[in-house]
Amino acid sequence: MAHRQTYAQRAAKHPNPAAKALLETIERKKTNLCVSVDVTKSDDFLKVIDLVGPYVCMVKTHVDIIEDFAPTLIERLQELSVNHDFVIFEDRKFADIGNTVALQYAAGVHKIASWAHLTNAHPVPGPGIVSGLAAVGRPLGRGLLLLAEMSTKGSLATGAYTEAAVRMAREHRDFVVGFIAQRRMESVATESVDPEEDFLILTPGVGLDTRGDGMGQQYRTPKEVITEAGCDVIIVGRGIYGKGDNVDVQAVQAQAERYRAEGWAAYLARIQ
Ligand code: BMP
Repeated sequence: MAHRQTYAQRAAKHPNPAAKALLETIERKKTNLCVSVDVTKSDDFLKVIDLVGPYVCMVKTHVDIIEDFAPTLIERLQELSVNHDFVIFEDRKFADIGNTVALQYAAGVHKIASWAHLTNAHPVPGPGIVSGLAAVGRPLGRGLLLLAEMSTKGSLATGAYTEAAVRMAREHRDFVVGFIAQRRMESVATESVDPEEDFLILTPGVGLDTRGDGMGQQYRTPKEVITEAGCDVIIVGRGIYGKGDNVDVQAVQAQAERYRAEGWAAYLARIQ
């Protein structure tokens, strides 16, 4: 199974360029930490990314929450991505018919496909959503994650829905590179498993100091997520930067290194 191998072994044979780049970055920087930068002002956004950059394999964005968005913000983000060596994941959660998501992915104010190495989609509309996004993203070497599960209390993405998400991914392995999920998916919907399949499992709902946020979010530790559940990347937001305004430089750096170290130790414990 993929999660018994090292990130480097998986990088060497992964067919998708975005997934390969992520696995290589994880190995090179010895970090499976993705920071989710959920702040609403461009200055705070760039500041947090610059601070956490050395500690992360990937930065996750919600570009539609930035209230003073301008195209130059994407240029700054791309510079930080090159200088700090991280992959960009826009957490867009597409959820419409293929034609509409293709337009949302390629066009509009944000032109996501032109800069985000990875993005994600809810499988709820059926396989047409993957075809629509693939028409735009595959020629650019992008990758897609399907939301097979969610971290929130009462999530409806369970059971037969999760199984359908896994089947959908297996039918589009050239573009779907993994899942947003809370555990590995190899044992889900097992009727057509290729032993060579390697879906990345990116997992939000990670926190060391609290178990929830009072709005449905549920947190587990890096050890629970990486060692016990076999996931590949921990996604951490507020656990690292709090509200994200009045950024305390040393506190943010210290938290980023704390989560990096916990996530990497949890991975080493898993592969030994
Ligand atoms: P935080 O660590 O501050 O709770 O942030 C989690 C981030 O992950 C948010 O950006 C949220 O949109 C995202 N997320 C999540 O929390 N649970 C999911 O199941 C899927 C997500 O994308």
